Amino acid sequence: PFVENLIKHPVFLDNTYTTKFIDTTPELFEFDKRRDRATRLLTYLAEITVNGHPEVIDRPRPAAGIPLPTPPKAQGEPLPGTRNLLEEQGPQGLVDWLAGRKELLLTDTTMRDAHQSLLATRMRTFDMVRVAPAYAANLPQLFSVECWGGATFDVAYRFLQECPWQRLRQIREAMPNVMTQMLLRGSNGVGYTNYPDNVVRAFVHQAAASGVDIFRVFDSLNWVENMREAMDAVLETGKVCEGTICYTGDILDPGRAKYDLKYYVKMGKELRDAGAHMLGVKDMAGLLKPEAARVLFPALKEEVGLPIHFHTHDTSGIAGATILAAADVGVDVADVAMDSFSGNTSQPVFGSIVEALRHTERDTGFDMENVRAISNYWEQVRAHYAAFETGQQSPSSEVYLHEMPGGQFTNLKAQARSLGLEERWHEVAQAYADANQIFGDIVKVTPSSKVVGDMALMMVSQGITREQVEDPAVDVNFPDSVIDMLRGNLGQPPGGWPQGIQQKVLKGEQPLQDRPGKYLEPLDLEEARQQASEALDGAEIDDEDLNGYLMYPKVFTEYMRRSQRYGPVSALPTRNFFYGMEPGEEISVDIEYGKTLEIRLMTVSEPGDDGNRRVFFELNGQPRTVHVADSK
Ligand code: 3PY
Ligand code: ZN
Repeated sequence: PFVENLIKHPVFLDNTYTTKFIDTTPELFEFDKRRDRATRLLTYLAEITVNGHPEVIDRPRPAAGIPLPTPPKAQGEPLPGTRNLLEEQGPQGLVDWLAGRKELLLTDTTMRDAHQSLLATRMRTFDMVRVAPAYAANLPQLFSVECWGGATFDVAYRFLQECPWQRLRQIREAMPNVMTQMLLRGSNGVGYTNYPDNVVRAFVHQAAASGVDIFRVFDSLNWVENMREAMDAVLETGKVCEGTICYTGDILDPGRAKYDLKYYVKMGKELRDAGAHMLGVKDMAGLLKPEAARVLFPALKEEVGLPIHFHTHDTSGIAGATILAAADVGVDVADVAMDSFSGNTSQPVFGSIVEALRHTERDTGFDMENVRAISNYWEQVRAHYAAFETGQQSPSSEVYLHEMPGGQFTNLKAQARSLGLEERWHEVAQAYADANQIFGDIVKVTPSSKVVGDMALMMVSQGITREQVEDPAVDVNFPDSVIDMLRGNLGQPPGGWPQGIQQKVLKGEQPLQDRPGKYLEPLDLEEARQQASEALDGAEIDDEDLNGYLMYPKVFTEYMRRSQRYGPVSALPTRNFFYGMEPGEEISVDIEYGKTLEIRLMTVSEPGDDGNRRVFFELNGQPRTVHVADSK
């Protein structure tokens, strides 16, 4: 098409072209109305170089000149792992195998929860896929790698300009022997609201087809009714269904009787009866204390009878002790994060759990040199995300006051900062605790945690106390998310919503008592595909795209529009993605297997009379110029 465009161009036909003609005539590159990928990438790099990336402006910068992170070498062919077992023997075979293991098995969360909890979920596919072969070859005894779902889906499209499905496929391909794991919010999918049942089902089937092996399914109010559709769909796919209890409160505290041992055992049985292959215990805030673990896990093992997968956060600083206690009382699998992505609001530290159990009955058997090499890679990666660090320097027992999920902490802090409340963080923490009590002491995990967070920010920014919120005589302008939750649109908490606050918020409107999905009409998926395509000038919408659109119509459409303009930016190294290029810098970009672009930034001109700068590149040795309006 390029040659065709060239020979038909009037200037070319006129014989008046110069050697610069190709570079100064971008329309030559508009094949099928789309410019080629290289031109689109140059457009992106030029715009970021001139105007900066909105996500990192005014944030700390990575140290100058830090190198591209180097992953450790994959040592030989990957040995068979849990994925092979699942493929050969199915989920029940896998679970039977698990029941016979002596060692504590480990899930690495670095590619999902760790960066969600430390770096506001901003880690890019580029940094994950490069190390995936080393995981496969050097850590084949991992139970699973949590690398998908939760907030990563939305953030990939919205902030990182990349396709979450492509991430999943690439990791799966590079790591064929270890199970991939995702976090699924039951009927809320990977979003913040209830979706129609057929949308949840379609999403699960697509995730399984694109590469998810274990689905950790939870509900943000621990309401099993709201998890059944998602769990049934997982069971249909032949993948592993990890039905999950979210842990809150303190089973040792007689004053928090709402969430006592009986409550958790009952929920565990409900999940087993709903078909779960494994029982997840998701301690999203890191509240389970070591002695409580010694009570909780034996009771669950005894009464539920499923293998247990324990997830916690180290916000308090003692979650490592809780994992060791859990290992001592027979938990089957625990979640940890690679050392350089562990601690604080993230998971406990991988290498130290391995060492603590060495030469004991639960010895994990990991080779520390391999663990360290991968952690060292992640350390180099983390340095590139300095803009997203929260500044949280230490663990904090304040978590027992606020009970915020680790995965929410960094986000809420960023939200508080944007409202000018950064200096008043401890007031936000107290207000979060108060908001929880206003709602009757609920499980706080996405999306219910977002509602509590919205309420807390509102209370601090407007100077409203719990007493005022609860006083029927005081007018309060509640956040939309609060109104939605008290309408019953996230489902029902144990014991229902406190009537006083529900009546005050709903002003006489009748709340839903049932499962919200029951009232949502099934969506016509083909009609949705058509709509998405029309919104994007007739672009082809494949099944993965369709499921992205169904979760986040606006976010997905905007991502696709930017993608039409900027091309495959996920292939750029992280530093160049956020900061553009320095004059004289040269990078190699693999836009597909076997197709590499060599890009060199020569120089950037001063703005011309029209306010545009010209950005001079060499692309595979050929000069190319991009014009960018300087909007700084
Ligand atoms: C999520 O849903 O994203 C979570 O991490 C909940 O803990
Ligand atoms: Zn978590």
